[in-house]
Amino acid sequence: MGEPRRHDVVVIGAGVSGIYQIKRLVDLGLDAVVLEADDDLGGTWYRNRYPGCRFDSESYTYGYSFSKELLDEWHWKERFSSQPENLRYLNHVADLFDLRRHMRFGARVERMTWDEDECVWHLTLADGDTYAARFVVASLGPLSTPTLPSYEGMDDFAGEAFHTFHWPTEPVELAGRRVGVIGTGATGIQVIAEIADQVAELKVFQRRPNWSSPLNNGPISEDEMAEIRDRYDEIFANCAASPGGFEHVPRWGFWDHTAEERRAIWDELYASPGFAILVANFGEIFFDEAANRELSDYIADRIRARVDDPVVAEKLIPRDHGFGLQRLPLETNYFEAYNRDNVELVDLSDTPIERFTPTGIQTTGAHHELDVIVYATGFDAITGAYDRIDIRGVDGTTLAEKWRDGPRTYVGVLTRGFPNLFMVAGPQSVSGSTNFPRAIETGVDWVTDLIEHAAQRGHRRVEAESDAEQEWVDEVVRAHERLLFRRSKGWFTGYNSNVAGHQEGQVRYQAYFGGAPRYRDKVDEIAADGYRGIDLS
Ligand code: NA7
Repeated sequence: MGEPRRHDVVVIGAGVSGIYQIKRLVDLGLDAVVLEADDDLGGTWYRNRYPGCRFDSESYTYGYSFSKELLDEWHWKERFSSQPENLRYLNHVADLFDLRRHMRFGARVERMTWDEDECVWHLTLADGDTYAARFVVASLGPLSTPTLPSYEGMDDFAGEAFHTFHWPTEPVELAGRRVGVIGTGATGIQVIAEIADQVAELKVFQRRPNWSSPLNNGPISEDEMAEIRDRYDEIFANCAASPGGFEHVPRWGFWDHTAEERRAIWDELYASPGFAILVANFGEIFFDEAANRELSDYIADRIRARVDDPVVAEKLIPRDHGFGLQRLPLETNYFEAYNRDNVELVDLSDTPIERFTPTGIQTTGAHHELDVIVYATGFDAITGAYDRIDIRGVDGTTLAEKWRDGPRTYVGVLTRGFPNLFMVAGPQSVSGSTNFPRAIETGVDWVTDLIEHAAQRGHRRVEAESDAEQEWVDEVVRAHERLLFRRSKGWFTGYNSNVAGHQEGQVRYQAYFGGAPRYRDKVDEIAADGYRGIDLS
C-alpha cells in the first residue's frame, strides 16, 4: 500500500449536502476532496430512479439558497419536481461552480481510523486506496442504506427484482408485465400510483397501510417562476421561521373552532399543495390524541370516498397510528389506482407471504404470478450509512458499537470519542425531520464555520464534551417524547423490521423534533459562546 493521499478535509458523499459542503470548503481555500461511492454525483437523486420519484417539498424551497446567480437562472418546471429534473439540477450546480474536479467517484470508504498522535483520520477505500485528513465531514445521507426483507426463496425468483433505490439506470419494460410491489411507505405509494396504468397487472403487497394525502402538483410557468424569483428572500425567510422548514405555517386553537369549521379548514388543506395538510394544520394534531383522532377520521372518510370497493378502502385505512404520526407520504391518484381492474391489494396481515418461488410470491392465500418484483421496503434510516463504515475512534471503539442502542451526538454534528468527525444531516439533527436542504444549509454552514474557527486558531483536535453530549441527547429525547408519534412504527423512531435491533418497541432517538428554528437558535448560540461544549485543542 502506497502513501495515503493527504487533504485538509475529506467529505464523504456527493449528494445534496456533500455538493454544498465542498463548495463552502473550496471557497475557504481549504484542500478538500469528496469521496463518493457511486459513479456519479447526486446521492438520493442519482439512485432513486423509480417511476413517480419526486419531491414532496415545493421545488423552490428545496433548491439551494446560497447563490443568487443560481436562483436567478434555474427554472423549476413543476411545483414538486421529479427525479430526472432534480438530478439535472444537482449536475447543473456542480458544473456552475466547477465542483466535479474536487470529487472522486467509485470511492467507497470502508474504514476510518483516528490517529491520536497525529490528530488525523486515516481512511481506506474498498479498492484499497488510502487517504489521510485532519477533518472528515460525513454527508452520508439519512436514507442511503436500503434494506430488503428476508423471505425464503427470494433468490429463486427468476424474473427481475430490485429495491427502488437500485432501480436500473436503463429503462425497465413495464408494459404488458405482471408487477409486484412490496411496501407502502412514501416510496411504494409514489411508484404504485405512477405505474398502475402502465402494467398488465399490479399486485400490491401491503403489510400495514400508511396515511397518505394528495400532493396537488402542477406546472410552474415562466411568469410564476419570475414571481417566485422575486420572492426568494421572503420564501427562505418563511422556511427559516417555520418548524418544518416549509412555507406552510402551523395554526393553533383546534378546540376554539366547531367541528364544522375544522372540516372546512381541512377541505381547503386537502386541496392545497404538499405538506399543507400536515404542517399548516392545527399544531394540536401532534400532541392531543382526541384532535389527532378527529383529523384521522376525516382523512379516512376521504379514502372511503376515493376507493370504490368498501372492503379495499377499509384495508387502506391505518388503524395502528394516527394521521401524520409517521412520515406522511404524498400521492397523486394513489387511492384511485385500486379502482382499476388490473390492480389488486394483497393484504399481508390477512395472508402473509410464505415464500418466493421462481415465478412469483406464495402467500397463505394464493400464488401470485409475477414478472417483476419491486422492493419498496425502505432504509436503515439515519444511522445505517454510518454503521456500514468501520469507524474507529479514540480508544478503538467503533461508532456502530457506541450507537448500538441509538445514536448519541452533540447537536447532531459531533459525537464524543470521534474527534474531527463532523456530520451533516446526521442523527439527532433536524435534517431528517424537516425540509431537508434548508436543514443541510444550516448544518454545512455551521460545520464550515467550526472548521474555519479551528483552522484559524491552529486547533488540531475538535471533540464534543461528555456533559454537552448528554445534554443534547436529553433535549432530543424530551422533544421526541412530547409528540404523539413517540411510539409509532416508522423510520423517524428508528423502526425497521428488517434490521436487527431496530424492531418494534426499540425506540431510537434518531432525529431532533424540536423544530428548525429552535435547532438553529441552539447551534448559533453554541457558536456565539465560543463553541460551548466542544473541546478545542
Ligand atoms: P418506509 O417508509 O420505511 O416504508 C417501507 C415499507 O415497506 C413499509 O410499508 C413496510 O411495512 C414495508 N416492508 C418492509 N419490510 C417488509 C417486509 N418484510 N414485508 C412486507 N413489507 C415490508 O420506506 P420508503 O422507502 O417508502 O420511504 C422512506 C423515505 O424515503 C420516505 O419517508 C421519504 O422521506 C423518502 P411496515 O410498515 O414495516 O409494516
